[in-house]
Amino acid sequence: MSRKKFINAKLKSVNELQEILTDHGVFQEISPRISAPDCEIIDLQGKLILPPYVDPHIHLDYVFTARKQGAANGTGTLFEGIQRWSETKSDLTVDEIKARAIIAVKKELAHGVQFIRTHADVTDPSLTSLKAMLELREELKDLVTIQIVSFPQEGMYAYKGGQELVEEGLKMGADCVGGIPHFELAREFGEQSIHSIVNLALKYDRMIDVHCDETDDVQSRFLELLNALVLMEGIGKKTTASHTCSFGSADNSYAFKLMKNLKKSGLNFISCPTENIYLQGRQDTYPKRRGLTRVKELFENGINVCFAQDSIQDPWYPLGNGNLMNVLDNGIHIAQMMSFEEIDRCLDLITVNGAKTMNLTNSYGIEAGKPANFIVLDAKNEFEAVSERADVSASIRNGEFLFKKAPVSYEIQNDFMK
Ligand code: 17E
Ligand code: FE2
Repeated sequence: MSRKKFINAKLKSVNELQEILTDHGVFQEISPRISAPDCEIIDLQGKLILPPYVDPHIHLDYVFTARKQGAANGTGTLFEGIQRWSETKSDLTVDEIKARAIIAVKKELAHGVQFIRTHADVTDPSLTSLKAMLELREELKDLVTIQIVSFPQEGMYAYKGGQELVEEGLKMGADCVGGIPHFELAREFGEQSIHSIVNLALKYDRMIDVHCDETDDVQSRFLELLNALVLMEGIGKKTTASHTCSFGSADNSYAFKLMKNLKKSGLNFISCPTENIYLQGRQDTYPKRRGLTRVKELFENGINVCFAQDSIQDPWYPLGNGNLMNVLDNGIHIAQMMSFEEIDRCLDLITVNGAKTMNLTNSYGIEAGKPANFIVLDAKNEFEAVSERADVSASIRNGEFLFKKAPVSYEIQNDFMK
């Protein structure tokens, strides 16, 4: 039936339980009492309803390559990850990449994700990763919204012809321009890459998502230049700085000035807490840095910041399963965001803030007129969701269930457990 009424829905920061009417895959009305005859009724039993989880930063072309011959990353550093990937990527095919990526997408969907931004490594003259991602974006679009970044993993300049390949990726249909300035061979080349990224974004009218300052080196300050250029061009809201680890090591007086300008541009931030706590701080003995950007301070300053998965079993990170609740749990611990108010608000980091980063605002959110996409958490409210790391018990896309889990049943054997 195309018309459905979901009853007893607990919406974020709304005390009274709501009813949600959907028709032909679109939210019609959300209010405490809806009279709508002739529709299927689904009882959500007071569970917390959220817009779907968003994973705004993952490398779907890398997933499940960690165990490949020669891919082992002995130092656990970003730079060895890039080296191992470079040495083992030559035998990839479109079909093989797609087969791995589909397993990862299924995992993400099963955890309540419906919006993904993936990087596709374009430092490969045949652009195999990008071709695979373009096919997936189209083939899976009814189940999951995918954006693609034309990303030069081995450098725009450090890799010969890298810049041209990034541009070719945009011509072929990538949604965003990527870059990796901290990996270029000299600071000047990193700066040049930032200029080039902004120019390409303007030329092709695309968003920007840069792997920016993914290092503990406090001298790595490409964020400052990226922010200045997009501020002057007025495209800050379409721009994302991913990782920005060195900003977490920067001197406070520097950070104070930069924070003000970040606020002006509207730049978005993505932090990948599980990967960066693992990859960074590797040259430190003790004390050892956490490697995360200033998530708490960005959040407090009203700058848009979100969390992402980044890796699933690749040369950079051996774990990862697409469960954004796990990423959030790690992230709020590492970023020390656990006042009761922060706990109540932190679900934004894996939902609306990610959607804002991806510029999804017209198609995302539980509001009349928008596509009826939402998830049901196995929790009564935000606090319980975070403290119990609640499972996603159902995911609804365009008004239809992607999945619905039966409640877990226990056989209680012991009086104390009753
Ligand atoms: N590539 C990169 O440059 N940084 C990362 N964290 C991953 C891939 C996973
Ligand atoms: Fe990344």
